[in-house]
Amino acid sequence: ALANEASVATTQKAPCDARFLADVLKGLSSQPKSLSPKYFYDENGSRYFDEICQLQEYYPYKAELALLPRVASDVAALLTDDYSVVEFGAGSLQKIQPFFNALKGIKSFYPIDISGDYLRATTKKLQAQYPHIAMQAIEADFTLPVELPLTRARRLGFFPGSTIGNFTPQQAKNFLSNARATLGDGAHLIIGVDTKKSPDILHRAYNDKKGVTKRFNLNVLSRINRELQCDLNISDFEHYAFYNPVEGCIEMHLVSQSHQKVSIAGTAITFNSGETIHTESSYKYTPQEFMQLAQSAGWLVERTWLADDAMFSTYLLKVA
Ligand code: AVI
Repeated sequence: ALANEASVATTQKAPCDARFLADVLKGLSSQPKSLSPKYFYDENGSRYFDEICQLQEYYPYKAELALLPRVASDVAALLTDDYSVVEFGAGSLQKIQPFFNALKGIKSFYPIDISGDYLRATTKKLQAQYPHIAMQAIEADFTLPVELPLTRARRLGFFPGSTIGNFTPQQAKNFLSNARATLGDGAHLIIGVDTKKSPDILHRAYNDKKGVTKRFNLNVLSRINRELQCDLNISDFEHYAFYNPVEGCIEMHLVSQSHQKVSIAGTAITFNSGETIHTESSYKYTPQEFMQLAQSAGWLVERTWLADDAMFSTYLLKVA
């Protein structure tokens, strides 16, 4: 089966540009206007995100990274078979490495990400460090079904970084159900989830002093201008992020400071002064809330790890 793995093709080839255009037109024609956070991650956006992870205020990255060696050694004691690891929304591929070091049964690794060039570059580097693990980057939108290569080994999913928080709770449930189907019987999933905490800490994490999160947010407009031949006046948009305690999420917006009219592929889009584009939600879950979400999607929580001061949580899920 491993021989087949080198020649796998994904199910989601060409129409990425067409989908981007259709999604942007739909989102900017809606009331309120919105854009999917998955469009942050072109090459520039992926680099901005890596920069966010190094910020003092952005605690999730550091809290999770500090937790992972403990998670990896506990998981190594529990999962002793051969595994094929599938990372959803992989980027810099830093977080999987403690697992490669601890779990001796990892035979293959399939990182999936929408930002293909970046993913291929990071996979190549990782392959050089772990030559005994068969690796293949899969350029795909993991929010849609992804065709994985056949393997003899059981599948171990890895979804760190609280990327699940960027889905609405309903989308998160759908993702977990799809992941269960994609990973198959006997699978496990290790998932990182940000916790509910002081709104002040949350607010600072998405309003950093250096303005990197602001650049990350505004970059989606640069992408629209460049890829869809548009001329949005980017300096007229303001980054606005706040914690919504009723919904239990950070909301990130771009608020137009002027009346603007642009054309995208022949469709006129108007922004009133003060009108917002909702670009991201980042949901936070208590362990109790996450356990219920996982159960509703056919998973059982086998282990829970909490970072210091419960700043972040990691779960090992198994198929119910
Ligand atoms: C990728 N995702 C989990 C990040 C988050 O915290 O929701 C994206 C991000 N947005 C602003 N800063 C970081």
